Amino acid sequence: MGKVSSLQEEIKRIEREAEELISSAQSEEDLERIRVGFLGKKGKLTLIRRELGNLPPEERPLIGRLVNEAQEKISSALETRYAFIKSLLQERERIDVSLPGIPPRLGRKHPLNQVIDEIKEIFIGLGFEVVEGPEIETEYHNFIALNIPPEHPVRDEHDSFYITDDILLRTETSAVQIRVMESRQPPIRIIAPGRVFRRDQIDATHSHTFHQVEGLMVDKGVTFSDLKGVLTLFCERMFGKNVRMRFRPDYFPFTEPSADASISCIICGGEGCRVCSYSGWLEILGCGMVHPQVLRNVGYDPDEWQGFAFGMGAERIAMLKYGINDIRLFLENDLRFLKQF
Ligand code: 2NL
Repeated sequence: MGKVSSLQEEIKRIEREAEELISSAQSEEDLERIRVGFLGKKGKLTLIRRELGNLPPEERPLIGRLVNEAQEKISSALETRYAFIKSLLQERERIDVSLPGIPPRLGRKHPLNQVIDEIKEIFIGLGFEVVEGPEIETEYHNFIALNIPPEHPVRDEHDSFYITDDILLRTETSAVQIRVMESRQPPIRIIAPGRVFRRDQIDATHSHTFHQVEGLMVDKGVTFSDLKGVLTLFCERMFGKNVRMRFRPDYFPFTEPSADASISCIICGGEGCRVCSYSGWLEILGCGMVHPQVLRNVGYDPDEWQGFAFGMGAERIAMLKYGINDIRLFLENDLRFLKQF
């Protein structure tokens, strides 16, 4: 009887030990280790079951039943704990839709397009219409109509990208304005922004590809005063109310008279600094009264219609406005540069 009661106690002890271990198990692996330790081939409960054969026959049923009960209790405790651990894992994996999302990286407008859009807005506010045209032009629209004959220096092969003898990449956006004048009667108030191409040697201020904004107004009785008034308003809106303007005589084949327009230096206010080469002035555009021959070329009578025109390099304006010192930055798409605007 002594052997039976000590076996009974041993089974109870194994049961309690298993239950304690199971209740503190943290993973499926813990549970599997416990199962093997108690119910596996060499498990503690299995060893007791092996002892059954050594017991007197009358004692076997009681101990056998106790071993079976212990096995069931341990199995069901393992299952319960397994279900619990599994539910904890699922809880951890669940997506919380109320958490803030990962914000996408937003792009922004290229600094050059910011400047071109700003120029457009100012002229739209003055009643001008924005027009665009082809980047590949005929020799006629790019040169002849603008009073630039074949022998003129700007026609030099080294200044232009020719596709055939009379087709080339446009060297200014004037051709767009010629096309508008050919197709409409005055009054005309347009600006023509766009990409232009020159066979220039590349350096900090020269690029083979850059952008221009040209403007044109044709009506009855347009004078040089209108030109000065419109361009002064433009510069005040673009660079600030306090800029002063200076017009100096210049030469273009398509305007007469012609002028170059400068503003007082926006860095030093006219005192003289590195940016304005100590002159106090920044040249920002070329302009003039449309040459009578250009008006005749598009079928307008210069005795009836007069006009003014101007052209500016968008990169130059952006460089002055933002203090950029190398024109090549506009074409490189370097995010370290672009992110600053
Ligand atoms: C400059 C100077 C200029 C024009 C462009 C023009 C266009 C027509 C008729 C007459 Cl259709 N003129 N354009 C006039 C004067 C100057 O550009 O320095 N551009 C970067």
